[in-house]
Amino acid sequence: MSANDRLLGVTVIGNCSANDWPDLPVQTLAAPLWGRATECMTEAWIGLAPAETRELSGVRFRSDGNVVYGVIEIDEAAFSGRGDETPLQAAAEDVYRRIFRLIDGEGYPYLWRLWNYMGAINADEHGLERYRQFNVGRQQAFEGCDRPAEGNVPAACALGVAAGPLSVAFLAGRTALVPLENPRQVSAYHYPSEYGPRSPLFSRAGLARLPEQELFFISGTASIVGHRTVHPGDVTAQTRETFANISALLAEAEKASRSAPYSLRELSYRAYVRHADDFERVARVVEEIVGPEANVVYVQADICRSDLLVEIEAMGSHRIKR
Ligand code: 3EB
Repeated sequence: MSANDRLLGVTVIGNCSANDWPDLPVQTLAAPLWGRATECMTEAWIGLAPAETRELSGVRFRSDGNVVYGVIEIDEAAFSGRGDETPLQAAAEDVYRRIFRLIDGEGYPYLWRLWNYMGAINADEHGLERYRQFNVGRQQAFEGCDRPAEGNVPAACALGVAAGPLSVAFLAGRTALVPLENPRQVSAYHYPSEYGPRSPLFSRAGLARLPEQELFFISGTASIVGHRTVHPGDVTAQTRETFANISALLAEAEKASRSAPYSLRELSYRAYVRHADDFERVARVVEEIVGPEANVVYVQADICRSDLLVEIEAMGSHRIKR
């Protein structure tokens, strides 16, 4: 069994074309990378057993008996002019409905983690910011597919890139995610309506169980305390506040985990930075807090609130204690 058989899919980040992987689920994050020797990099999901590629209603996916990873990318233009829904809202609802149909049909009914990328996330269109349109469509799909819209919801991130399709990657399993919330923050699914007509739908973090291994997902995390953005205009302070939030999630994980405690140093991070001028400032704080060996991919992307300058997500994995 080669590692290639066990590949579940890849994320291609940077300015490059993704077609080195013609047969895999590929999520393209077409956004500038920072601090690397190359303009483009690939991250891979590797399963525990051989997998095969399949496709169902436009979703390409692979599963290894424990998890399914899939990617769906769609052009919103196909949804223009449907009733009073905006194209992005209708596209988001359609994507999520297709994901639910697929994971239910394949027997991996528990969504663990989603990566949502879309063009111009902060632009106003049809009288509503595009991220807020996305939230409406996402929530309609959860409700339409009889999924809880709060509490037991997946970890996620949602970012904007310059242009391109709505791109959603998902990881789902056969066991329920243990969702975690952050005591410093109002749960996103309880944000007040000043952030849009329908709330974002994700948990702050989650623990997922494989046969001998636990996965720890930290959703996109930003400089939000309660439900408000703090330190507008100050990327250094926003990065510090983001780590205060991530540290709070580590403490929550420790209560629910079946493994040894997770530490900041061992996690893998992806840092989304709005302005290229700020990369250095963000990296300085990251290295101060996580250490000089920090495993971080820095990407330029738009955060879903205009006043947020940075958002950081993370992942870890431990053996489960017997
Ligand atoms: C926040 O805390 C920042 O809509 O799926 C972070 C993670 C954010 C996920 C999503 C949004 C999402 O509200 C934004």
